[in-house]
Amino acid sequence: MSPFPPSNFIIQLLAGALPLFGGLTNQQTNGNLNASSWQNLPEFLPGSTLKHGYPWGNLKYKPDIVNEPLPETNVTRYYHFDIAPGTLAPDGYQKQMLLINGQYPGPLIEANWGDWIEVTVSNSLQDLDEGTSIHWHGLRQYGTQYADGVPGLTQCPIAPGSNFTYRFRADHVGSSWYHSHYSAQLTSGLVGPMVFYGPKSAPYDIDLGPVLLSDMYHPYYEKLVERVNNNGSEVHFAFSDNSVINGKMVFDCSSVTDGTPCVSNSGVSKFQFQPGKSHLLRLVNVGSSGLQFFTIDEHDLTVISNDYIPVKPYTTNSVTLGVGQRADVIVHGKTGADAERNYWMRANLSVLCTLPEQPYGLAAIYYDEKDFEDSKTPTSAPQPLIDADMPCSNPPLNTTSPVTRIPAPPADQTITIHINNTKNETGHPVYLLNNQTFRVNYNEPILDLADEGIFYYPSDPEWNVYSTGNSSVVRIVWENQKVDPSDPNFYNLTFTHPMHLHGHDYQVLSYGFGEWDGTIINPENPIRRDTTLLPASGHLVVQFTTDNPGVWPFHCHVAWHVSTGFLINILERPDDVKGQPRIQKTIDQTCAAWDAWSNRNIVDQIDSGL
Ligand SMILES: *[C@@H]1O[C@H](CO)[C@@H](O)[C@H](O)[C@H]1NC(C)=O
Ligand SMILES: *[C@@H]1O[C@H](CO)[C@@H](O)[C@H](O)[C@H]1NC(C)=O
Ligand SMILES: *[C@@H]1O[C@H](CO)[C@@H](O)[C@H](O)[C@H]1NC(C)=O
Ligand SMILES: *[C@@H]1O[C@H](CO)[C@@H](O)[C@H](O)[C@H]1NC(C)=O
Ligand SMILES: *[C@@H]1O[C@H](CO)[C@@H](O)[C@H](O)[C@H]1NC(C)=O
Ligand SMILES: *[C@@H]1O[C@H](CO)[C@@H](O)[C@H](O)[C@H]1NC(C)=O
Ligand SMILES: *[C@@H]1O[C@H](CO)[C@@H](O)[C@H](O)[C@H]1NC(C)=O
Ligand SMILES: *[C@@H]1O[C@H](CO)[C@@H](O)[C@H](O)[C@H]1NC(C)=O
Ligand SMILES: *[C@@H]1O[C@H](CO)[C@@H](O)[C@H](O)[C@H]1NC(C)=O
Ligand SMILES: *[C@@H]1O[C@H](CO)[C@@H](O)[C@H](O)[C@H]1NC(C)=O
Ligand SMILES: *[C@@H]1O[C@H](CO)[C@@H](O)[C@H](O)[C@H]1NC(C)=O
Ligand SMILES: [Cu+2]
Repeated sequence: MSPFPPSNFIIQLLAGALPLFGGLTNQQTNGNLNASSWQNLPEFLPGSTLKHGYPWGNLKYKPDIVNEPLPETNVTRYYHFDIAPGTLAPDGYQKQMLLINGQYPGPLIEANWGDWIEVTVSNSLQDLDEGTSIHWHGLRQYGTQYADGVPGLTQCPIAPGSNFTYRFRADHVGSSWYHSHYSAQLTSGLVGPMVFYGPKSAPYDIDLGPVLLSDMYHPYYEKLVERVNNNGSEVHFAFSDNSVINGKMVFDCSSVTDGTPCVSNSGVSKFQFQPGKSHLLRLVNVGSSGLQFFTIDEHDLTVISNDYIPVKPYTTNSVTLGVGQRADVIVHGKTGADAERNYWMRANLSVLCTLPEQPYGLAAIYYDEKDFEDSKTPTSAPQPLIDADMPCSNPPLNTTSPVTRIPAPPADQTITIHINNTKNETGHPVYLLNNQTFRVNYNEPILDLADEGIFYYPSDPEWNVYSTGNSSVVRIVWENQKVDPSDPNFYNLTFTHPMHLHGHDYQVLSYGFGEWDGTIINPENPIRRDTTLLPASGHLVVQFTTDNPGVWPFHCHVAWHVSTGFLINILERPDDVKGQPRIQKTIDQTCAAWDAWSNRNIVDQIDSGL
């Protein structure tokens, strides 16, 4: 497979022949964002009584063990998010966006393990007539199912002009993100980092904070959703325009012909390394579609955590992240003459299984503080291109295993889902999951109905609800569409799908090419995470314990795929969801306002809704 050649613009940038900085202010590229304020994070936040020197005392972090105690810190961290339209130029190209508190990416949410978090989200999208809602990716939401932030499932959308307060627990330790779950609003800017402090699973000196990797699309998300959902003869793919790190990159403005304001030297993100010290980088793919290969020139990466699950450390030169996936990596600082140079950090979008126009995202790493201030252009050698030999997949399942060992129990229910990317009778592209595409009803959250004791929805097959009844271990077998590998359209026919389950860290039993043959990899201690790549023309098998009653979507995290119906709902332990006054009361808050608003306004649901 021949690599996708970098453009002349990128080649000149890397050679230091073009200015990187100076064209725009931070306010013009990222609004109120101060990314350097999250680049040196503490070990924990002040505010609670310390025991043995820590808010969590000597409690060990053993994620996903049933009834695991959380530290009782008695602290609530308060945040307020105002969601409003805005115009910024994160990569120099001015575009219409949706911003949280006037910034992109959104504010850092941070808490100590066990703290409560309260986020009041105000919808100021009156001029756009759009609802919204925020999902806190990867949290279990045990007992707070109604705070998961999925419109039509766990709440109604937050109506324009109204607000909703999410209250939930920091039930994990590590790195994640939050994002709008309303249509593809996240593509236009509604994303931000989330960090929970707790016991370290491996030692490091400096916490360099979130490193958010994202594909970047210049059009407003509705245009892209219309494109991928249209039944005309046009191409149904949305190509991304750039790859950004912490919301910044530069763009070749000479390619802009429609008069949109664009400045090529808008700047890239900068990181300060210390010679000889070890640095923690919290990598998160907060994109819409693109699969990222993360590397740092001339530096190895030691992976210590996948999603929220600490793993036995292993060292590699690149980390593959599908949308929604995270990896905490430790990077050892160089010494001597090597610590007098500067290096590129790279977020390369896969050119095989996603569709980038410009795949090469860059940020700058400095050892010398003067070079940092002067924003020197790094000169360093890239890690080898990996698209060719490891296409579109996470590493082999035997690469590592979780620090806390949990063997795979036998399952008492297996749900097999066949995926079919096709067109419906009116010629619209749809994903069929066991012959059924998904579409949400914003006005009837499924969790609300389950709370009323309604567990079956025969007149709404498009809700794709699978009940786990009284099962205790549920296995899900995803069979991707099978396409002949010699088909030149192989990747864009079958695609790689980052599969995310809400409310759980599932055990990953197998993934690979072709149908599952029944083999479980590493059954004594399979990896656990909340998002895993389902390979093109392949399978993915996961299972989880039904220890968390609620309605939990299991979906592809590619915005364009969920938009065209790639989602099922797991109705978990329905009898334990039924008749809970707190669920009813909380859901009523958003539904009263949404019902009133949608009575007076036409809701233009341009896609599956999520
Ligand atoms: C950004 O945050 C850093 C670190 O907290 C601080 O030193 C700096 O003054 C802030 N910059 C602005 C413009 O507020
Ligand atoms: C938290 O509050 C409860 C009761 O309000 C108290 O029993 C407990 O000791 C407190 N814990 C800490 C760590 O302060
Ligand atoms: C949220 O909405 C309520 C009811 O309309 C209002 O009283 C309150 O001030 C709002 N809060 C914020 C933070 O906007
Ligand atoms: C990333 O892209 C650069 C070209 O800009 C290439 O030299 C490098 O090998 C790529 N690395 C990976 C891991 O794909
Ligand atoms: C992991 O599995 C691959 C095949 O998927 C095999 O080639 C490799 O040797 C295995 N590695 C270990 C450490 O078992
Ligand atoms: C996919 O769905 C289409 C339309 O319903 C159908 O014609 C086709 O046979 C299906 N393919 C598979 C592999 O199920
Ligand atoms: C096909 O899918 C589109 C998009 O979801 C939908 O609007 C349309 O009603 C569907 N057509 C049929 C015949 O179901
Ligand atoms: C597209 O779908 C609409 C209904 O949603 C239908 O009226 C129209 O005929 C379809 N166009 C094509 C080219 O199939
Ligand atoms: C999907 O529908 C086809 C007939 O249209 C049927 O042959 C097939 O068994 C169905 N697949 C599933 C998984 O239900
Ligand atoms: C779960 O088991 C109880 C007791 O046997 C039974 O009443 C109930 O209907 C079962 N629930 C489901 C959803 O199957
Ligand atoms: C599909 O993939 C092929 C080869 O991977 C590529 O050349 C082609 O442009 C893609 N088609 C579309 C419509 O993107
Ligand atoms: Cu997908």
